Amino acid sequence: MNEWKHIFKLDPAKEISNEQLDILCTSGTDAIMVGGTDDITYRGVEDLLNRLSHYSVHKILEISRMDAITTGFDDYFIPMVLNSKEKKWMMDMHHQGIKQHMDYIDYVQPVFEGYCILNEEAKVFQYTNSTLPDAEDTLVYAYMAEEVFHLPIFYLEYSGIYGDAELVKQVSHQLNDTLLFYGGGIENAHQAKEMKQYADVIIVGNSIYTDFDKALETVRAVKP
Ligand code: 1GP
Repeated sequence: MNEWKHIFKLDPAKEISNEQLDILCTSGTDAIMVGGTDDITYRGVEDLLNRLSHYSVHKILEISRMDAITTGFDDYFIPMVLNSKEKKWMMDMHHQGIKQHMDYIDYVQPVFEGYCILNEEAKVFQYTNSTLPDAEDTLVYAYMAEEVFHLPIFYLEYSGIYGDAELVKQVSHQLNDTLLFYGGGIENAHQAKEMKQYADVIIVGNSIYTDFDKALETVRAVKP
């Protein structure tokens, strides 16, 4: 994971053709992450995993619902929403989830991500009842992700809009060991390059479904 630069995030509730899936899986991206907020079902996740199983690309399930956890992924990423007003999104869901899967936890070794959601309009922001941090607060969350919680990933989540590159830069300076993931509104090679200057890994999601060819260019932009 320390070598990764680029991830495509697929939403199991959205349509993607076999041809497009083939192109994404063989694009040179470092991983395909399956995740989303709305209409995530066990069936939807399982169907997508079955379609991905033909490919050697690293497959990650980003868990958003306990009842949609499907076996067979290479990694399981679990968001801990640092800027939620509700403790359940930072602690309680995880406590319950680990309790239910305690027998497998050593085998699966889930990866916990410190999420900081910065787009008030994003579904995930509203769903997790988050509060919008200013730049100073965001830097404190980054500090806490690394120094208090020792999380391997700090994820700046702008889901749906292109974020503030200056803030991403400042956060990158705050972090030493924790990896910085950036996701939100990357639609073309230029934006991918700009955010990759500061983030260890960029995540491209929605533009796969809105302008596939441009989304594909983001791989080459950061992995020439
Ligand atoms: C969403 O961070 C990812 O969880 C990617 O964001 O869908 O805006 O590309 P976009």
